[in-house]
Amino acid sequence: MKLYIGNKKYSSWSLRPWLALKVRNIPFEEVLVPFDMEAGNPEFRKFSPTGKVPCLLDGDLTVWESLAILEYVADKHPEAHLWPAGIAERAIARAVAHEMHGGFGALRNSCPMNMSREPSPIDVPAAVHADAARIEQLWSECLQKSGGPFLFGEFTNVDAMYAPVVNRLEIYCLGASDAVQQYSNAMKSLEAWKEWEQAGRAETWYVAEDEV
Ligand SMILES: N[C@@H](CCC(=O)N[C@@H](CS)C(=O)NCC(=O)O)C(=O)O
Repeated sequence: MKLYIGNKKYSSWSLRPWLALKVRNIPFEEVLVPFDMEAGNPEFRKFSPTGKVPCLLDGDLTVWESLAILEYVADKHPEAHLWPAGIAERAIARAVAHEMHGGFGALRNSCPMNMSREPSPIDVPAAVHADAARIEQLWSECLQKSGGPFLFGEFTNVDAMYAPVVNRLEIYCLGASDAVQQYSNAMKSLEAWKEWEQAGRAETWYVAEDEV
């Protein structure tokens, strides 16, 4: 399997499947194609039907969209337990994952992921605080129910979906609750997280719109 990703410093959608593959030790070839131009990178069109990353190639198969890639990896590697085992728990896990994939637009627009930004607050619209509050509520409920350290106990695709939010809440000083602290510590303790963060910090590509 070949996973095309963007800049580790900024590409929050790329982080998601990359992290799931790494945490579960599923072998794959990483191909990083950076975007450092205003309108993305025209090179993405060569491998991705949407011209966006992440994009997974497995033999003749191309899978685009981060959540579809996570689903494919879970189907292909059932031994990795990337979704909870029980049908009801799995339904909730998918709802939580889809809420991230299709929502939290205010947070995503105003507060881009940035692996080398030092934490400092910024002025944000009320909708961003509403997104952060909903995320805190979700994390708190999931952790309480599962007992942690991840949202559904062990690391699953849901955690892959929320990983970039750990960075966003931290660098824009948006969440201080116990649930956020506890969950962020678990995420940031992953060797895979450390590897991505270190590589992101070492990158020199600069994307003005992702620097707030
Ligand atoms: N819904 C897509 C979003 C992918 C996306 O927006 N990727 C960004 C990088 S994080 C991208 O490729 N941007 C380049 C562009 O828009 O030209 C997914 O879940 O994979």
